[in-house]
Amino acid sequence: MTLRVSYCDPSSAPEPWLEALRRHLPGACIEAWTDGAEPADYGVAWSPPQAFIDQQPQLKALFNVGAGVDKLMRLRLQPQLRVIRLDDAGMGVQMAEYVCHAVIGHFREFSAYAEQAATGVWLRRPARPRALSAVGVLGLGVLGTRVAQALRQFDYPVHGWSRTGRDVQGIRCFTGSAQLPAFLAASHALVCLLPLTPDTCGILGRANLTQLPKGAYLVNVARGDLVVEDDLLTLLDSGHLAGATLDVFRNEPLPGMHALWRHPKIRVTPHISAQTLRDESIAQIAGKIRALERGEPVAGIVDPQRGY
Ligand code: NDP
Ligand code: OXD
Repeated sequence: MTLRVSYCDPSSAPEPWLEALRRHLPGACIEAWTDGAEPADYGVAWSPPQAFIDQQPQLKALFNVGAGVDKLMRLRLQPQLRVIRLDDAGMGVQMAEYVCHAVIGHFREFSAYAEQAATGVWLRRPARPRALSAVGVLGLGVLGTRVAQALRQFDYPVHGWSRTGRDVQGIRCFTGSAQLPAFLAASHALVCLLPLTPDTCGILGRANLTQLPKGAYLVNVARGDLVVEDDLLTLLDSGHLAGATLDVFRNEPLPGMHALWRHPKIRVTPHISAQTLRDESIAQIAGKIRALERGEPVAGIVDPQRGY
């Protein structure tokens, strides 16, 4: 019987994705999902409507065209449905370069040098000791681990925080809420790579951000809802935080009049720290569909209880 795959991403044109799926799964019937369409064996989707799930109760698996599954977790999913996330698929190296750029830019004071250069000021600022350049990475999963290892290449003291105990070479690992205060107190720069779940929503609010050392820097590349935006603005204005690089926001696109666009200590990018690469992603998804059809296990299956 012909394998049927249904693709759905209401935010982008389907043709290039359908073409990639057809190339990687020759012989399969690949179609863009429409309301009332014939149900498929596998779903490939980013932020689909509830009807996509409801009308295909027999899906063997649903592939998320991204690493973060928070949008899928908000839908009512059949209990037996396997949701499978992208496993790096070219995102890790992008995330590593983005975060290293932001952290190094802060520690080496490139914004201050740019301001000096704009008025022709030749002034050497004191070098920052490595001991005052510790980086904490919230989340030691696929992307957090890659980022932590990249930062270690610059000899920064790097530590990471996760829900369960992790062992990453060269990285001091902290675990669970009991160890969060010690982790935060040791972080001159804080990088957020946690998934958005009921446990992590709003985790970067006043209570936790004030535990960072004075003058700390925040990089959020995970999800906007992890940050309490008003608390962040208050702590930047009070000087407790030196600045922030934000790639993700509670409302995307970030509304034109939003205070985060205009704050002098904030750098905003439009959710591009690690973009989904079509060919790498579809190659990975097609490989997993073939493995599942052979009855083999695949990596990246989401645990609905954890929410990631
Ligand atoms: P993973 O699922 O591989 O890793 C998640 C990490 O967070 C794990 O180490 C996990 O702990 C930890 N974690 C989860 N919940 C908690 C908690 N309550 N307390 C402490 N630690 C917790 O995710 P990825 O590394 O692949 O991606 C991280 C996020 O990055 C995605 O969920 C997505 O939102 C975001 N993202 C953003 C992109 C962008 O362009 N801005 C692109 C891609 C992803 P444990 O190891 O114990 O399970
Ligand atoms: C993802 C994203 O989760 O693009 O992959 O944000």
